[in-house]
Amino acid sequence: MNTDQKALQLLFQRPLEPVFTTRDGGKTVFDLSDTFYTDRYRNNTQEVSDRFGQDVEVKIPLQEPAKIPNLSFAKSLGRKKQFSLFNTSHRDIATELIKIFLAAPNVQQLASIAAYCKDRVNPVMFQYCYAVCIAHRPDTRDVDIPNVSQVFPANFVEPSVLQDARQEASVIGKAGNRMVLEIPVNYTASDREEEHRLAYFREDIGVNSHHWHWHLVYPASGTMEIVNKDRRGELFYYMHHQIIARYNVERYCNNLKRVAPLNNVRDPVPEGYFPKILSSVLNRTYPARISNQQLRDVDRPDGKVELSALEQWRDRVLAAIDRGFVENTSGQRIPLDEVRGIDILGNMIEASPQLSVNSQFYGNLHNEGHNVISFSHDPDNRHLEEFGVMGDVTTAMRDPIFYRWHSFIDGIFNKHKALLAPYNAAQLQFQGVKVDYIEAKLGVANARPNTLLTYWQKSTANLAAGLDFGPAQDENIGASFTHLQNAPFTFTFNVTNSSGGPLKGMCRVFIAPKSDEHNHALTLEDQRLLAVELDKFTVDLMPGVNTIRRQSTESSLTIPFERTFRAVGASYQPTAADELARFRFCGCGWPQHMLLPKGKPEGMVFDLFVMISDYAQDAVQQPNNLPNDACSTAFSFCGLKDKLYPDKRTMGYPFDRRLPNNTLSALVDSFSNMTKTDLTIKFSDRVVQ
Ligand code: CUO
Repeated sequence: MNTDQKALQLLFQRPLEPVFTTRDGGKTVFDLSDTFYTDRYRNNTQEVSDRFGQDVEVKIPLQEPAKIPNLSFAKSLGRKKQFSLFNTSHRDIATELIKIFLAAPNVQQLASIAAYCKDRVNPVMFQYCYAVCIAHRPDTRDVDIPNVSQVFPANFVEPSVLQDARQEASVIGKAGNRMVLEIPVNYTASDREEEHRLAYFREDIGVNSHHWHWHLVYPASGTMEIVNKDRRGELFYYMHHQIIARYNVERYCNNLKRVAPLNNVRDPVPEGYFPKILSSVLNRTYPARISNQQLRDVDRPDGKVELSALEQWRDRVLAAIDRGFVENTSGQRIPLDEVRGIDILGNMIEASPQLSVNSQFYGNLHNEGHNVISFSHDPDNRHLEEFGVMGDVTTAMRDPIFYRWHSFIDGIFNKHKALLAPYNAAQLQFQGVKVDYIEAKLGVANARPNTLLTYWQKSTANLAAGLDFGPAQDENIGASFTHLQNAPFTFTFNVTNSSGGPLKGMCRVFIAPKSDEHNHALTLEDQRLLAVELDKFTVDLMPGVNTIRRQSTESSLTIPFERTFRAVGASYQPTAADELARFRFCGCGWPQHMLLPKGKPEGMVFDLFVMISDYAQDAVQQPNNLPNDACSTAFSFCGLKDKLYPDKRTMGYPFDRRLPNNTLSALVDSFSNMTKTDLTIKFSDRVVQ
């Protein structure tokens, strides 16, 4: 790694500390002119730089900023305020800062401008804008974006662990001798709270950091070059739809019924949530929401939302769906057809102010819903409380109400999808292709086909980079936590190609629950909304019988554990070129350890479904010849960097629309290019180290 990359990397570390303190475990410091120091330290620059310049191995000089940015636009968002991507005024400020970063003429100037801004704007917003910039500038492709769980560990772990971590690290100098601190399991509620059965899903560090990373890659506002990505509105729908499907399936595994969509914002919300995690900028825990909280109009200095506005936007959106078109700002009608409709709705409902066809009329439904919910404990700021976890993409998925709100949003999208004609035979079949057999099998001797295994696993992550004002000696402060895990398995498909020549297909693998929490069989219409995508990949089919094998770890949804929890700092980076490439810009992706739902101790039976569609109809012609990023393995949820979404079919196909049969059996019997089998997922209630 060269010095420029290194400088850029270091700005991710220790987000709350002034830019002149040591980084990289005390090994490195920036060599800075007086320009960089804020007024607080301006009279002590010599003293400060002597103090932090001692005993370091490397001093990285930063250029003078060619032009000192005017940061007055950021004044209204104080350094000790919570930053929310759902808040319009915060987003506008972030957009300005991102523009400044993108405008830097080269990486040296980017480092110096970013270093100048770092101590002068809200630190959480700085980290967000800086990461967006690093993710989108062509000249920073080689700079890693550390996982948010390492930059702001407080947003992910029980606060007493951080206290212990600081203590351990200052008392025990050598990392090797330090004990690994344990993040307690089940610390947010007791079993009296039914919703707590799903805490392992909602509070999973990997799930939450995936969600943060997704919103980082697909910002709703900013410059057009950043916002206007191929099918981003559709991906907003699909990624969140899959989260809801997964959550509902996970609820069945825990004998709970499906989430009730938050259709009525006037009803009290029975689900309370007490997050207990600490906001690093405030050094205060995130506010809780008591059970049966009534949502109210929000009227605060940095934002106002009326419940009636949410209802009005909802009604306008629903009316547009019923009429089959939206109207843009000049009154033109744009049809909500089967190809573009969902993308238009995604950008309009989320909403992205730049991409919505008419943001004045259709409003800002999903984002403002997050705001109303996140301020329900203090809607008019009389108690000077900040937002709850729903106000922040790093933490929103912890709260049961996230799934209620997003089920409501998903219901709107599904209403549009349900109004489209059911898929017909021509859209589903693949002439000459017959899937004869499918199986999923664990990679151990004597494994039974189609019986998969989940269990608890205890893993360790490193909290050092985000531990502001912690000791600097070294960069290893491990914390262990327990999460769901699935035993790796292999899919085997036998496929006959009788077309006479070679064919190319797209193999689409889903699981769907067969019955609800009362053991009542689900209809195909229910199943399609609960179908969980497991994988999608292309296959070459030679004439005759083909056997295709695919590992669970190759899934197009997931990123490996090491990437979800990768540490920051040079010593953690792989040195081999291909591995290093994989390491970059690769944090977006569903965590591998959550690929499968938990199942049940006695075994829970699912339909495992596979379809091979005709690649000639799925293929996308990429307009640019950029090499495939080595990390583009999680394209199902995250797309490909700087490329078109690599599947022309609408996302979720074939389950995104109604199907011509009443049961899944009837469907697979009608089409030779599909098949299904029973798959049992057994949960073993033991912790593997
Ligand atoms: Cu991801 Cu509501 O969009 O949190």
